[in-house]
Amino acid sequence: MRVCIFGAGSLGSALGGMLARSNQVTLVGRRAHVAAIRKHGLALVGDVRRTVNVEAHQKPEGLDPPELLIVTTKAYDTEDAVQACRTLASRNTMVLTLQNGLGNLELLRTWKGSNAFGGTTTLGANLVAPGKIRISGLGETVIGSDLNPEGAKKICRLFRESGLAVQIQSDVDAAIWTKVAVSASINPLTAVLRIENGALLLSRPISRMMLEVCREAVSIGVANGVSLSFPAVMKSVRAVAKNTSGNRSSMLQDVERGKRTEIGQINGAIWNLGDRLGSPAPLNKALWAMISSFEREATSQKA
Ligand code: KPL
Repeated sequence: MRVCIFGAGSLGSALGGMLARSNQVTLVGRRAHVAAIRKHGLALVGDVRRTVNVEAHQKPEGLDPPELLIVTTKAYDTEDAVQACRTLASRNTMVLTLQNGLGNLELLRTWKGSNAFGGTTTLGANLVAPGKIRISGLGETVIGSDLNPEGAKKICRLFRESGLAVQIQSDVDAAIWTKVAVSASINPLTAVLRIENGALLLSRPISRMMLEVCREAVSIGVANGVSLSFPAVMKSVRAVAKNTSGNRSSMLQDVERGKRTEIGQINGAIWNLGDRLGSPAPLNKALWAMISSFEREATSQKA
């Protein structure tokens, strides 16, 4: 299948590198990364070690329409991604989001209707250097089949044939909200406290706070009509913190590098929705305010 990954940073490139095993893959990403891939191929290191030949471009203009377009930009760039990909996709192109945060699938659906698919992945990937991606665990990918079961099956087959563990889930909102609740409970706390994920479990008061952040997220998801169980989601939060105990979360890394984070699409989106539904989320709002102030500080230092 012809697959294009739009927003090929660490996750998108790792997926592209894996899918290249049985598909024709094109990555659209940043200049230095694209230049390195064109020169030396895409090097996968860590749990998967191989160098793969994939096409790489900075812009989607002029590319053949893919059969599957996977969007892996940061969640605050999804609207721009939709605009940039309008001329790339054909009527039959299936579009899949595996991004973090809330609102991505809704944006893709306003464009592609039932040819837009939501999903989540726990594939661990880091950009070591331009053109070089470290894979730390292939994890599991979930593809939503709510509006288009046949399309979801095709996408699943493709992932499976490339060595990726994948599952279909008819209730994609539950999968997306579980991932968001996990990110909301882990990422900002690690970024405020400057600690690795596993350290959240070592302190009682911090573990308690993680639990209360998660409780707020779950009650807002439920108020929004999503089927979630707090004990099950909290179990996932603890499992992710434990299984990634030595990792520095993506939000902590963004804060340390003075980069924009996805706080607006994670805790920010949760408390905003809570306000609209009459279900307040003071802890999510406080974490959003703190991380947002780090972002403002970093921007003013750069100016
Ligand atoms: O996905 C993650 C991230 O670093 O963004 C974790 C911490 C595993 C879960 O939120």
